[in-house]
Amino acid sequence: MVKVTELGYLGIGVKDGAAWKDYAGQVVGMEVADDGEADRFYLRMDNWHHRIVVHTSGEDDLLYIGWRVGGPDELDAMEEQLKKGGVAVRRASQEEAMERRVLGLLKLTSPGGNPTEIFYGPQIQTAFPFYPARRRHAGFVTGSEGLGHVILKEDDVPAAYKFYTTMLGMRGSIEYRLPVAPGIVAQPVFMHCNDRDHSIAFGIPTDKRINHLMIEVQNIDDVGMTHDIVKARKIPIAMGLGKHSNDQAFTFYFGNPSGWLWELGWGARKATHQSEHYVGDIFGHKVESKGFGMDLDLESK
Ligand code: MBD
Ligand code: FE
Repeated sequence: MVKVTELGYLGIGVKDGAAWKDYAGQVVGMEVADDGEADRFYLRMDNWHHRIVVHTSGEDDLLYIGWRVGGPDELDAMEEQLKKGGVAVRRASQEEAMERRVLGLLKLTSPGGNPTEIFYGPQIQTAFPFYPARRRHAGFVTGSEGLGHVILKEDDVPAAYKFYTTMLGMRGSIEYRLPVAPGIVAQPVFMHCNDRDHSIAFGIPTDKRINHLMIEVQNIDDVGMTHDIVKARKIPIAMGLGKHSNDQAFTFYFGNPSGWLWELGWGARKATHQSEHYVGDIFGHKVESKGFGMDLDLESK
């Protein structure tokens, strides 16, 4: 079977492009790049052309998610695999592939309605290294682990599990059992496709397509520095600093200008490839601001 190898890129739609440039650049320390296109700009985290396309189209939500495969043969085989599995898939045109700065591209939709792309051959700018918009201690953790992880809306959890395992070749399981109301237990599922503990999770009710994007830094001081900036700007913190039980990353969650969350973390362990589940986190992760769809009790217990 063909397997995706990493979460390669995201496209998001935003109302306030100026606020997003300030947030991604000055709060988070990404590079904001402009190719002179009126309707979009790019966020860089490494020497890829981009990891995030910000379309100023107004949705304030995820527009598409890009999963990588190794090369052209894997893309052909993936198209076959999806068709055999009954998934409606379209081979994108050369123009559409170039728009994403990749060599080849399939377009499909996940069971939860998330526009999903599978690509190979991203443009890597070897002579245009990552140049953060603000001072920072070190870079982001990307490489073979992709850009980070996302929690997406997938209302039919068994259908989503089947799609990400049998169609995209990922592995995972329920990793937490969290009481959310009398008689109701949230059981989020976390899936991996490389050494990153999880590249996607679902099973938490969300209004938008996306609940959060997690990005990881190489130096813990960048978590602290960003936390100071978030506090100074009074940006809402949905969940305070803490350490997850599954990836054991030290993280916190804060609002972005579109009203969903970014999670910034450091020190994640590698995927274990064997299922485990937890009833809480190691420490911290106390809910601070409600209403971001992360009103979960992850506190240690
Ligand atoms: C995560 O990254 C996360 O977002 C949640 C809710 C639980 C464990 C790890
Ligand atoms: Fe997360």
